Amino acid sequence: MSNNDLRVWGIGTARTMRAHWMLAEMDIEYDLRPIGPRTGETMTEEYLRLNPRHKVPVIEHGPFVLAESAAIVNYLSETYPAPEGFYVPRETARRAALNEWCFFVMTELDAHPLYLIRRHFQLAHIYGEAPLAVESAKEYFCEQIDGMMKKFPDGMESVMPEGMSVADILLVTCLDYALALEIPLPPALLAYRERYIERPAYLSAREINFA
Ligand SMILES: N[C@@H](CCC(=O)N[C@@H](CS)C(=O)NCC(=O)O)C(=O)O
Repeated sequence: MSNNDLRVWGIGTARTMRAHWMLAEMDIEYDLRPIGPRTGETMTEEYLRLNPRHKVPVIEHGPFVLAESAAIVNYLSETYPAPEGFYVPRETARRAALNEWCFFVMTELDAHPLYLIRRHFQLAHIYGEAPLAVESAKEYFCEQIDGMMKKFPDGMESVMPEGMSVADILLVTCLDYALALEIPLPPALLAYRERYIERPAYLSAREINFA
């Protein structure tokens, strides 16, 4: 384990990128286990003991084991001191407002449409073709994005008015994922993403995650 007693399992996907990006923003050292999906590495006895659902990412913080990328970035943001300009709400209503965005991104963008398109388009050789479902998931994604943008009629600097937060890490990595799936995004959202992907922490996390 690293000096911080922290280990991250997983590289190679938008979901693993979140943990590496969050830790790069916080300048925290950690031990890396660079295992990838569909390599057999998520199916070893050692890994299945940590995550029987055989997904990456997972973190170990001392004896504490945590899966699910959104839970991981939230945990890290609350466990370590936030970097300057990074918003970690402490008040219940503001945490709820942040959670609203986190759950929106994870359920309405990531887990449903994007993952469906990934499985039945890019990974159709494994999971089978489903062209109608893929088309409908693309429409659904764009409709959800349109709805989201109505909250930001003048464009956006960050999801939360207080500044960059874990919601931006979740959203930007979803936008990366959407662009890789050739889904068009509105100009205001592309401009928002541009600002985040120029951040040194994003760039150094990309080097680790997509090495
Ligand atoms: N909801 C999970 C999804 C994680 C996930 O689906 N990971 C995929 C790669 S993107 C994976 O680990 N697949 C490997 C496997 O199923 O063995 C999260 O956000 O962490």
